[in-house]
Amino acid sequence: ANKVTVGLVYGGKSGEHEVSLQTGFAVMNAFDYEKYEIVPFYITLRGEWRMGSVLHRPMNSLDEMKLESASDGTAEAAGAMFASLSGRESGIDVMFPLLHGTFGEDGTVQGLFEMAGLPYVGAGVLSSAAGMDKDVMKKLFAAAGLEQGEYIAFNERDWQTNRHELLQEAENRLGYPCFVKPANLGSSVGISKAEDQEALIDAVELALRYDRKVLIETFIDGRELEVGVLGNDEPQASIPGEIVSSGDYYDYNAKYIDGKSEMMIPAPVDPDLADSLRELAVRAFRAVEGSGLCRADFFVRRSDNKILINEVNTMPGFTPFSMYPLLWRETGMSYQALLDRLIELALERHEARTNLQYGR
Ligand code: G1L
Repeated sequence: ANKVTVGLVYGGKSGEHEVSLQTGFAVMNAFDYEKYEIVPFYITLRGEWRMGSVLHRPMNSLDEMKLESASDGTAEAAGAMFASLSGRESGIDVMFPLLHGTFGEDGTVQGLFEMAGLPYVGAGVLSSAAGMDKDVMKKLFAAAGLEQGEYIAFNERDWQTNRHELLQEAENRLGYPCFVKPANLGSSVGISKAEDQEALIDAVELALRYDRKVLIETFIDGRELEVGVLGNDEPQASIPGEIVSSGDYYDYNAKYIDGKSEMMIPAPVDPDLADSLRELAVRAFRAVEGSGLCRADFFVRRSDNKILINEVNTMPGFTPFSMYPLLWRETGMSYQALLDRLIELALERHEARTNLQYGR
């Protein structure tokens, strides 16, 4: 009865629905049921919420995770989450969102939990939102004095009225090849590499189909190194890992679309570089006002070995075989211990914020 009740939220209206289900299943299987009980919240592809009954052991299959509809699942789930606002017992101690993209990673679901007064695992509203907007994230990195690749950002309207100036600036400041990305997407849709002006124009038009704001980034020929960060006010960094693509390292498709890349954990780097990466990862976490966790991704440029921050991901891949959990395993923390720690951090953050005075 003195177990911690975790509301596990998975599924969602995004392309990552299946990834989320699989991750939810892995998380559900890793919990220590002596300490926790789980209330599953399944969000269907259409965005309907379905809450299941409390679990004292994991489900048996991925299929079982796709909860059947109650008469009004969304109202039932919302009622449970917002119970305490009407003086009822919600029975949930902490929410654990496993959702990608719009709704889930961009701060909206975190805002829902805030309004319901529920503690939740991972980044808060501000850093989730900042982490989803590559332009805002880069501005925060710049303000924190973190070095990064050159880029330009502009919106649909700028493109319509100033296309020639923008193309000039891209060519003068960034050169070819360059990468074009929608500002707001967690995954790789709408991203392309451009080798000349014609391709650049096509790439911008493609990216503008996915977001009203677009980034053009200079191409960086570098090693890709990643560090896990865990904590709230005193964040800790894991050892670094490296992403190595098996084929042509210039080939974006090979790496991100066909998934032809490998993780090297730990990354084969000398101790000084590892230390610098870990320190910069903590600075990047702080730059976006992180809480709970993030994965910080870097380039180490081949020409001069300079470390450039690429991005932080507040909702990194999170199966036991994903980079972030593997980095912590190699640093000495098991998947199960990682879950314990993340829940502890969620409760600590909530406690610290609850003690704040609102209004006067
Ligand atoms: F809650 C955490 F721990 F912060 C968290 C939440 C979500 C960590 C990692 C993730 N990752 C994902 O949800 C996903 C990448 C599996 C999207 Cl489906």
